[in-house]
This record gives sequence, C-alpha cells and structure tokens, in this order.
Amino acid sequence: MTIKQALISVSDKTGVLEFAQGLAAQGVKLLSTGGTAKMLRDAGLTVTEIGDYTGFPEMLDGRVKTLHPKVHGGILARRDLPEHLATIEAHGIPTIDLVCVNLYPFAATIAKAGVTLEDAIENIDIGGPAMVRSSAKNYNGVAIVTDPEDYAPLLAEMKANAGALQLATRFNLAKKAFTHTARYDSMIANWLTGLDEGAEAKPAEAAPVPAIFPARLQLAFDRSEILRYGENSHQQAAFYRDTTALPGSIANYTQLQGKELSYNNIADSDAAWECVKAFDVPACVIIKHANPCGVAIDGSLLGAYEKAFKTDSTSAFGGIIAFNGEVGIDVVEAMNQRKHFVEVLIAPSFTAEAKAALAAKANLRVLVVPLGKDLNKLELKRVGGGLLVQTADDFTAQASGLKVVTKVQPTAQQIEDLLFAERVAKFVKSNAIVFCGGGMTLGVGAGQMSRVDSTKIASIKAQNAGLPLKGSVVASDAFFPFRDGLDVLAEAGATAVIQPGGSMRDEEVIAAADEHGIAMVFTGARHFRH
Ligand code: 93A
Repeated sequence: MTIKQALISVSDKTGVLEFAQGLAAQGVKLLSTGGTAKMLRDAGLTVTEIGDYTGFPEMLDGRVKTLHPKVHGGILARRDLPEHLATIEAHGIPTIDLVCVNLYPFAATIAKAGVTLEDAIENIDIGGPAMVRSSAKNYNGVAIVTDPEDYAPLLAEMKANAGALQLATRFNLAKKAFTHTARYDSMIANWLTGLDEGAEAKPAEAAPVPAIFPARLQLAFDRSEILRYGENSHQQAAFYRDTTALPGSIANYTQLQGKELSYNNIADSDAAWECVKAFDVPACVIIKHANPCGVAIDGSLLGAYEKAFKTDSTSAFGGIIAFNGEVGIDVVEAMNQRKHFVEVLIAPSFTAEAKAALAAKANLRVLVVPLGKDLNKLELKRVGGGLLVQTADDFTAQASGLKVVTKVQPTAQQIEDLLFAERVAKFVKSNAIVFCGGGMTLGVGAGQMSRVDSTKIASIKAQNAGLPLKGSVVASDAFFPFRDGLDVLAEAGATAVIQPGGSMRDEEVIAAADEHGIAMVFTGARHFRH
C-alpha cells in the first residue's frame, strides 16, 4: 500500500521533523494541525493546515481540530469496498494513508506540583485518540504511527518498497496504537478516580492513602521475556522486568552459562537471593520449591555450604543455591565431590578458577547478581478480578528489640542463634517452624496448615538428617495459638524459642515454656509468607 497522503499531529515533537522530511522526500503530501504544521513549515516543508483542508477552522480553543468527516472519512473508508471509495469520492474526501499522532501530555500534566483539575481536563486528548483508533481499526488501508522510535524504520521500509508499507507492519503498528490509547485512558480514569467526588482540582497526593499506594498504581514492567512455559508445561509464561528495580534484585541477573532459565527457576532464584542477602557474614541458602531446605552462616562460604547441605541433603538435590560472596574453586570442588546436582547457582561473583571449573557443566545455570537491597519493593499477587499489593516484609528482629517472656533468660549464644533462625523463618512459607543451632538450620517445617504439624515435620526432618536437636533454638513465623507446638519442640530438645507473640493464649504458651525450662523471646512482628 503506497503512502500518498499523511496526517501528522503530535504533542511530543521529537524526531517528527526528520520523519516529515523523509515522507516529503518520498512524495507524500502532508496535512497537519496548528503547532505541528507551524514547526514543519518553519523548517521549509510544504504542509496543508487541517483547517484549510476541512474548510473548518480549528475551534473551541483547539478542542475541535481534526474531528471532521473529511479527516475520519479519509481514514476509515475501506479500501477494498468500491461503495466506500465511491462515497468518499462523492464527498470530495481523499484517503489518508498514514497518520502520525501522539497525545496531549496528560501524564506530565498530572505529575506537576499543584496541578489544577482544569489543567488536567484540558490535557485530555480527544481528537488524537479518535484518529489513532480510526487508523488502527482500518490498518488494512492506513499506517498508524504513535512511537517516534518507529519513524526511521518505517521510512526505510517505504524506501525499500517504492513508498509502500507491508500489511504486517501496519498490523503491528495498530497493536501498538491500541495499547497507546488504552494506557492513556486508564491513566485518566485512574487519576480521576483518585479525586474526591466533585473535587476542585485536588491532586491524588492529597488523598488519605499512604504515599506508596497512590490512587494510580504506576508500574513499569516493560522489558518482557517469553519463557518456555509457566509453572507447568501447559501454562504460557513471560518474565516482565520492573524497570525501576535496583541492581541487587534477581531480575538484574547476568547468566554466565547453562540452560535457559525457567519460570520456576526464576521464582526460586528470587527466594534464594532475597534470603541470602539477609546475612552480612558468609552465607549459603539452598531453595527447593520456594522454601529454604538449608541455610547456614560460617567463617567461609565453603563452611556455610557444607552446613547448609547437611540440613536436608535429600531435598538439596536439584535445588537452587545462592551465596552472598565471591564463590571460589573450593566451593565448586565440594559440590562436584558429592555430585551435588544443582539447578541454578547464584552469587555476586565467581573467581576465574571457579568459573573455569563450572564451565565443564554446560547445563548448570550460573547467575551473577550484584549485592544490594531492593528498596521500596512492592509485592503483587493476582486474585480474581484484582491485584493485591503490599510493601515487602522488611522487618528483621534485632537483639535490642527482643522481649524475654520466660523465667529462663536466653544466653548470648542462644540470642545469636535465635536471630539467625528468625531471619530464615521469614523466608519459609507459613506455617514456618525452623530449628537452628551453630549457625545452621537443623530442621525446617514449611507450608503446613497447622503450626503443630510444621513443628512435628521440622523435628522429623532433623532426625532423618541425623542432626541432634538437643540444645537447639526454634523460630516460629507467627505466634503459637496453643501450647501443643511448644510441647513438641521441647520434647525434640529445643531450649530457646523466638516468636512474635500476641496470641490470646500467650500466658498458656509462656507457662508451657517455663514448665519445660525453655527461654522464649517475643519480637512483636509476624512473618507470614503465603
Ligand atoms: O483537542 S483535541 O482533543 N481535538 C482534536 O480535534 C485534535 N486533533 C488533534 N486534540 C486534538 N489533537 C491533538 O493535538 C493531537 O493528538 C496532538 O497531541 C496535538 C497536536 O497539536 P499541535 O499540532 O497543534 O501541536
């Protein structure tokens, strides 16, 4: 389809002059609205102003410029229907083959401090989206250009095709165009929804909601990657990267080697990475199905790995492993020695020697992610018809904030172990019970519907791993609703417990701890993780 006549009407004038010059050079006639026409004409191009074209001047302060049958007839007439072509001819309406539009800057307007409602309303584009939608609907006969990034490639395609654009190109442009207007309208709807009823120019910021939850949730997940499949092979999946994420987040991984990352790999890598970053001494985290099955700290990464592996060597098989420091050859050799099959290995860096040794395992996915916190991270969960949004759980218990509630006081060593256990429990799916000792997890009970079952499972797993629980400490992600859980962990050999407290039966639970001679501390903060 050869482009003979184009209508250009843009608020963001970036690159439009070069585009118009390119079109003119290929013999395209140019139509344009006031501001755009002036700019092009000042640069020496021949442009017909839209008012001269329609025979109606732009009116009502520009509210009506292109809303005219001569414009929309020229865009919407089906080129494949002789009746349509006869109709426009009878009315003296030439076809318009390319429409280049971007809209009034509503986003920039509402972002201004002290924006008035009137200002915002005037920046709601009506004629622009009408042309974008008309053109996109009729992509069979019209090319709709809404993104300045497309200017150069389109000119190149026309040049290579005697002034024509392919159907596939026009179809892709139409998809982009509808996305453009859909986003624009949602932005307007969201902003207006955030205003009080009948409000006089009250910016959304004034609404009584925390600053992190503006009336309009502005998310920027642009760079998407199509994944082979989702959690299961019959599910389609993609990975959208948050363009505002800080470098320390998992999305900023560099893959050194190995197979393509899967949906589950990315989810588990995130869990491993967020957990290992919680420690400021050498640490190792092994994740299976989003839960830690081994976490340890030590004087060295090798020591941390050996300890983390011991927690649950069966589950560690096929796990995702993260380290919070540079991985050396010693760690790689230890993994190789015990033939530890790993899905993904993550660290902020690897020594040259370690990299060389890992290269021998071509399938092993190795990721480098810089250390660093992902501040202001929002957590999103899709539910039927909506999105649940919350800030990340950024509470970490500190020794100074612990409240001892039992007769027995915890020792300094127990406090250290309890704080370690609490950090791990935060990353275990609820109900979470984590037995720890000597800077490592001894038994992890995860994802059970009852806390007492989680406690039993954690203790059984420790027994299976041959790890004695005598003298161990326990973290619980939420309070014990009854004393039964406490009885189980005391029986297993635990001597100190960390939990948020706050149960109606706290007294009963404290009495049980005293009965067993256990030290118990309250943190005041729960770590549910679903
Ligand atoms: O005020 S409008 O809603 N009514 C119209 O008829 C109309 N036609 C084009 N806005 C309209 N436009 C918009 O004007 C375009 O979407 C573009 O953003 C802007 C370009 O105006 P100018 O060329 O005068 O800078």
